Amino acid sequence: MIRTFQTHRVRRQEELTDKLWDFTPLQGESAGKTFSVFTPSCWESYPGFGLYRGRGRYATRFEAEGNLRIVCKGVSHTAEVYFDGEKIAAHYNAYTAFSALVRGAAAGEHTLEIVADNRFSPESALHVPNDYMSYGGISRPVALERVETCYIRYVHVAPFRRGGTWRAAVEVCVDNLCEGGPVSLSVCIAGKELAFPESVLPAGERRFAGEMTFEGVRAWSPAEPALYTAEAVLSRGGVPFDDLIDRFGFREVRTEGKQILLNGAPLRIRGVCRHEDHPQFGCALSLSAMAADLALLRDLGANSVRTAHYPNDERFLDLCDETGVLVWEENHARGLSLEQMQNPRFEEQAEQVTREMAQQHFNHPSVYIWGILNECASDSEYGKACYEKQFSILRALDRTRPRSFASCKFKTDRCFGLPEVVSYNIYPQWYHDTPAGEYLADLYGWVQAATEGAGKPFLVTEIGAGGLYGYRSPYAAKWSEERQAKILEEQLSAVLRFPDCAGVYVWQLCDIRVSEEWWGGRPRTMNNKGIVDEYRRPKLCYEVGKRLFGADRARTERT
Ligand code: ADA
Repeated sequence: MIRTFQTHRVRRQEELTDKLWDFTPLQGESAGKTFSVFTPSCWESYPGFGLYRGRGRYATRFEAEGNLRIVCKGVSHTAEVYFDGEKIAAHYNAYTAFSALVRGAAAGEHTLEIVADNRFSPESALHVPNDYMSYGGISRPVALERVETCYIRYVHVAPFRRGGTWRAAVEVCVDNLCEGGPVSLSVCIAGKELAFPESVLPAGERRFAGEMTFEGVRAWSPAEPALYTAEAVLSRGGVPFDDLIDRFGFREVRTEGKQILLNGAPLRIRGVCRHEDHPQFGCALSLSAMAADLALLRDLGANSVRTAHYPNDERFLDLCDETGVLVWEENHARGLSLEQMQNPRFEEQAEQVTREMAQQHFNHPSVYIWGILNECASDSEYGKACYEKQFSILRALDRTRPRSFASCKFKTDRCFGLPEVVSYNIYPQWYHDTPAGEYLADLYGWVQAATEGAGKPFLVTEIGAGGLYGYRSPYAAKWSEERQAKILEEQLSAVLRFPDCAGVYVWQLCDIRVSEEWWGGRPRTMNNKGIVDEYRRPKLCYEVGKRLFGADRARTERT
């Protein structure tokens, strides 16, 4: 399934994944042999490929003719796409979608090949050996669309309230392959029509913008996640020939003093960080596995998820929109050092994923904040220039959401003047011994006294500790479930009690695989700080989180 709702009534779209493709590894012992694998998937799920780093060619065949648009929602991590042997696209980074166009394909059977590459090299600045796994394969759906010479690329709806009335800025982007006869565009948003005058479009990209007022619509909120559709239709002579349906919610996010406000009311974030990871399926989780993760998160009493450390599968965001779970979505980067940020490919690759994330996920009401560059070199002037540039890219694409980054630079961070929200990853009692309350007070005091982050909303974006599922210890030894529960109890109580903190994200939902090339020191080559293990079996600390989140909810909703 490509999305959780219908995105076209006019344009013909079919999913090419959700079935078996031919898979041919191009390196290693099995190089050149062909296997049948189900897509979307990661090749690590298949016997013999658990540790495969290399290139792999996927192939499928289908009947089609005319102008074809191949949409890949995610290929991990570098992709080349071939149509009948001819290269039609290349894309870097596993976590955003891209598309390729084939003009005037002859009627008959065609071959689509996607070569995925999950190797690390100097060419890859974001997928580097790291504290999570860079898998290989067609990890998200692929769709085939039949388009005319003119088609809708996106419709963006940015709701805002003026004088108690909901309004929305609307932008529709149309791709026009060649100048043709006059076409007309209309958009139906929450049942209301906005029509643009008929015009002859020059070849290239064309944007249409407008503003609309809405009466009697329901606001989107975690308690009542009301969703509406925006349906853009292109017609010629009154006959529709292309369309795109997207979904959005009427909600407004802004910061005021130390608060993040959703529809004017302060948000209290009780969140969990989540990697897209499963021992059997790698980063290619099925929709039902995603929904199960969300159910777990809600059972815990969390109201928010942080998509550490990359843009997530759109279908996960669809589910968050539907269930009212708030999302901190972040671009792709984790812990890049100054040297890694100075990789000549870094700027272009990081900026591309930032643009793709903001453009592709613009309409999701659940995404209340954009994060960038988790734990990168925000303590250096070079790093600061990168943060500044990426924040300005986000601002140019989206004026409606606050921005932040999760810092681990403690009292050396130089970037808090840039975003609207100050955020820190802290691990008291795990990576250092200072008690959580004392540590937080000291850090917060420094931000107020010595940085341009003073007076801004403050979030703790990671706390946590390692615990091996099933390792029980009467004296709460390091790595035991008891120790993890004890540390989480102390950290979480201290953060939730801290008056100036707008919320917290626990690191992390489930244990995850880390890349072996990164650091063999993690037991099981996994990051074991999950509050459930990789199979989603709760550890002792799950009950701690549930109790403390529950108490916090009762306390903050009363006040
Ligand atoms: C960091 C980082 C996470 C993870 C975590 C840990 O703060 O953002 O990706 O590596 O630490 O487990 O140490």
